[in-house]
Amino acid sequence: MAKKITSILIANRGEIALRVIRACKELGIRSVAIYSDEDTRAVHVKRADEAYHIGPAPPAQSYLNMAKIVETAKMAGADAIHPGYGFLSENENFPQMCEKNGIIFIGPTAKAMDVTGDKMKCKVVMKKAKVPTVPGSDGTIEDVEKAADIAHEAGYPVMLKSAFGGGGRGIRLCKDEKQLRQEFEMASAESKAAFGKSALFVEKYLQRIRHIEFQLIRDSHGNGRHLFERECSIQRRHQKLIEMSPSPVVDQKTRERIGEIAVRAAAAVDYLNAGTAEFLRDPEGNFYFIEINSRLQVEHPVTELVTGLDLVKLQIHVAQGGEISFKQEDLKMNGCAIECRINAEDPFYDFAPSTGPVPNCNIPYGPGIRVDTYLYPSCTVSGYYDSLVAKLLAWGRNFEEARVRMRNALDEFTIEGINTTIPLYKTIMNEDNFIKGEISTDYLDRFKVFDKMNNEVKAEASKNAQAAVAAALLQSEFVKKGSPSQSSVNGNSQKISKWKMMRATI
Ligand code: MV4
Repeated sequence: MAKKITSILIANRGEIALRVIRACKELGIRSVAIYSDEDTRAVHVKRADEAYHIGPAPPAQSYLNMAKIVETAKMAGADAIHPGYGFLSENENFPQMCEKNGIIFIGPTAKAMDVTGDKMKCKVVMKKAKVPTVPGSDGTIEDVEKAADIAHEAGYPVMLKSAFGGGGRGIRLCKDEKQLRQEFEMASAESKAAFGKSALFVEKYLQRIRHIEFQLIRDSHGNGRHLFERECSIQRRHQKLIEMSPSPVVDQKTRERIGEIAVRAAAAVDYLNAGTAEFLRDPEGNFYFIEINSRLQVEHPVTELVTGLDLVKLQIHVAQGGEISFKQEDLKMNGCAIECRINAEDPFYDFAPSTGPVPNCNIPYGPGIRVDTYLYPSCTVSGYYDSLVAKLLAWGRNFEEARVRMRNALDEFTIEGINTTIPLYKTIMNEDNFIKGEISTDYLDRFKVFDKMNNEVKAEASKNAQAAVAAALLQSEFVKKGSPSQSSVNGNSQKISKWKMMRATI
């Protein structure tokens, strides 16, 4: 062990800050929170051992203010910083600044971040390491004629990508050469403005794909392990909505084969700490590596539920120089886990952000249910930060048990005052194609899931209205006959809400 970590500053907010605080408490590590003006009443501030105000609400002046955060860590005597996800988590200057100040960064090295952050650089390294990548150009392309040649060879349609894009930014679909030439000029101008060079590359376009990723952990002694896959195909505009493990299309042999490739990919960039190797899978079952995410991801609890491991504790162990204590063969996948990302967005109104006070909320629990959230009754959802307010997870011995638990937990979950993505997930949990595991990155459009959601909600409202009318009629009959409020309809002599009774029969 290089240096045992005794205190951690958490350079984040919301549910992930709480997640890291919990790991600290388990390990007897002092937790140091930071917060903006907007978060004075946030739970992470209350639960941490110490909390320091670092600036105004806008992230640029608080959670992204690297110098201020490092200064706060030194002032508080924290010996490590956990970046969470988002904010500074993938900024290679952050581990660098931490190192200069004698603070352990709980995450990858600046060098590994640099390589994984440049998709083309990363792809070149992967090709050398015999990691399968999408057919296309071998490096960035400066001129449009070369791009057209490569596209011709790969066959249209092709994808034009920026080496520095992310989350769907900087990717363009080109159906033919004419479109490629147009898009190339635009993309290249954009790229030059942003990065000073035309960092573009061409790939064969893969259709009806799934997004399947492998969780990785690697220590400073060169030990790397994969913690199986997560199926993340249900997305909207490159935002993941539902993740699960195992993937319905990954069998044990494939898991071992692609897992081994993912571990090799991590070794090829001398990766350190927790990361994720992202693959695209085509309908023929081919896997293509696309990138490594150099952070702990939002959906890491899915993997925790099926492996029984605590990824944040593992991260801390590895960051202080500890060796991974298990072999690949020691890991066993147990059951199935599904995660729904509950966002403060209106799925009936093109996912418009929905923020403000939450006067009350009811958070589900029960067998196999886990909720990672910063919500509490009378909290406020800020418009300054990302829209994720809770991660609802269901574990079951198999997919069906997890799915039913998820469906029931979604019914229990109420968040007053704001709109959320919960109604969409209720629809998906009962949707035939989802149940069959028939999902791809175009799942929502392909199966008209939003139409289904709208129809279900209308049908539900109509049933409720009918039940209300029927209950009122029934009540007036009783009144006429002078009946007591005891109902004997259906042979039931118990006191029962007439509305509930009618609702059950309509
Ligand atoms: C692709 C692709 C098809 N063919 N590359 C989108 C974000 C970036 N991480 C990779 N992306 C894609 N790259 C080739 N050659 C389709 C996508 C893509 C996608 C990938 C993963 C999850 C959701 C997606 C939604 C649309 C497009």
